[in-house]
Amino acid sequence: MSDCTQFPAWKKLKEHKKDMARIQMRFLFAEDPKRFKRFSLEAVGILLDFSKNRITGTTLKLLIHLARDSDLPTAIEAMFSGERINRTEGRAVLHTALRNRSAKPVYVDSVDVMPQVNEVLDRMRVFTEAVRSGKWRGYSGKRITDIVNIGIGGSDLGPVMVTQALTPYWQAGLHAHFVSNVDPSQIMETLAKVNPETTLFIVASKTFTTPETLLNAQVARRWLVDKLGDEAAVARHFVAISTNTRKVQEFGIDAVNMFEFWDWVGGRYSIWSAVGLSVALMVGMDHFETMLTGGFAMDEHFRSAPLEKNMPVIMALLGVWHNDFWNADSHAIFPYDQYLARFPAYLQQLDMESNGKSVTFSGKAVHCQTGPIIWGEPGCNGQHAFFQLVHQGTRLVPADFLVAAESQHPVEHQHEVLLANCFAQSKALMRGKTRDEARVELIRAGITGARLDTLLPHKVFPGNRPSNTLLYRKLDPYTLGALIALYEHKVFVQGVLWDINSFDQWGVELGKQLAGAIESGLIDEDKVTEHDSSTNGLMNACKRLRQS
Ligand code: G6Q
Repeated sequence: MSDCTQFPAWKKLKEHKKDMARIQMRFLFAEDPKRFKRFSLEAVGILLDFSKNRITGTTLKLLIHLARDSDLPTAIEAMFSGERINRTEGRAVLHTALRNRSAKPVYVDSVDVMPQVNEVLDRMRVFTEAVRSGKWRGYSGKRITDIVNIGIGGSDLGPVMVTQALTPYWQAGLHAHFVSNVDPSQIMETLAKVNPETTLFIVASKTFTTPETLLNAQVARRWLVDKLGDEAAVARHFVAISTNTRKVQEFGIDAVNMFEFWDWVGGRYSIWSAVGLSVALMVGMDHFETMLTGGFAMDEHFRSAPLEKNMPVIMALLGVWHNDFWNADSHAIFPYDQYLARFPAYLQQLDMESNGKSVTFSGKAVHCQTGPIIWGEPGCNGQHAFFQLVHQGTRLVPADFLVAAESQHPVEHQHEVLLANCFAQSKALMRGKTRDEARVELIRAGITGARLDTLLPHKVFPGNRPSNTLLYRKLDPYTLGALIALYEHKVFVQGVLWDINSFDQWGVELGKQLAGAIESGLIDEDKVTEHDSSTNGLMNACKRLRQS
């Protein structure tokens, strides 16, 4: 592992960027009718068109060299084979074992983890089938109609995103709710919507020490016992997902109602584990396992495809190209797929918590930019909101467009309208509109003279703005699994190139530590003086406002 900026390929890319700065993508397309063919690839039912990036064959070659310089193939194998690559936490990184659909063993410290993985999957199947069939009943004998997942971060974003993405596969009569925020409004609003006799609470927490989750779970537990009048009701209405049996029992959930996962599964990589229980309840275990199969297929592709034909690798390298050589601060995710409305938020955690690091494995400061700011919203909505900046603003915003060829709800030609908008946006970003083109348009619209001169600069689009398009047949469980795994591996590859640990998250600790001291100062009546003046001021103003 070493400083990537010292790799020969990095230096060559720096030089090459100077040449590329003079080149417009629209000319690259005009010169080469085969550009799409050269710069697109298909894997696991997903077509990646990366032709609308500021690249030539030389760029791609140099980027592949960069991957080789960083010894990427060795790093990939180290992850899959269970080495403790999360070195700051001393853990293996094996979310891929959770979706290992082969008969091959996966070892952590010489122990094959597959029997325990499969055992939990079996338990999830028995439980979800019992709930879905009505065999599992609430305390008063009624069928479960509502599932409330209580968890935060990795124990929430995956379940929310996947449950929403797979809405067409939900069982009729079952409803899902998600409570993550410690803001009491969320749990209280949720409890107001559900019936205690027919509600199942899933408390999802890897550590089972997360205050937000435990506070919400306690509120839910008290509410349930209060409404049903018996502590014994908890056993029919609460299950836990955790790595921490002792804490689950201390909370008052019987270990028989606990679904286990392991420390080698990072929170933001845990949707493949029992953390996906809410998904499995809503869509059934068959669909959940199909999602695992899609993820596994992407793993196989990632592990075996040559670097230049490897989808996660190509996406990662393009990201590095924009991020480190073109100074793009952010990367936008535009799903032209309403079912993927929470995908940008999900990727925000996956990418920013994984690669928002500024020291290398050896503890030295990095010499390059690391993870970009991830953001986005579904199209077409974004077009009517912030796309202005993406087209004509001063910043470079590389983007991923995601779209299904086929709608889950064919209605007249409405899906074609969605597709047309998606393809038109990436085309517009790539081509832009020159001064001459804009002038011709204005003249055709009858605008001439001083008015034309005034309007002209505003009608020009610089173009040459990079994007990838990911096209798949339909957003089914298999494709969704493949998409999630694709982005997981993209993030991993970038972490390898930057020589950072993509699997820890120390940056979330400081705020947590400070919150404890602030919380106690807010509860008592006394004037606060022990913090900085801003924190004191805010805390005291809060007390004053409450009394007014
Ligand atoms: C994810 C992070 C973080 C974590 C939450 C919830 O990778 O570690 O988002 O998922 O802080 O933690 P628990 O699942 O332990 O409650």
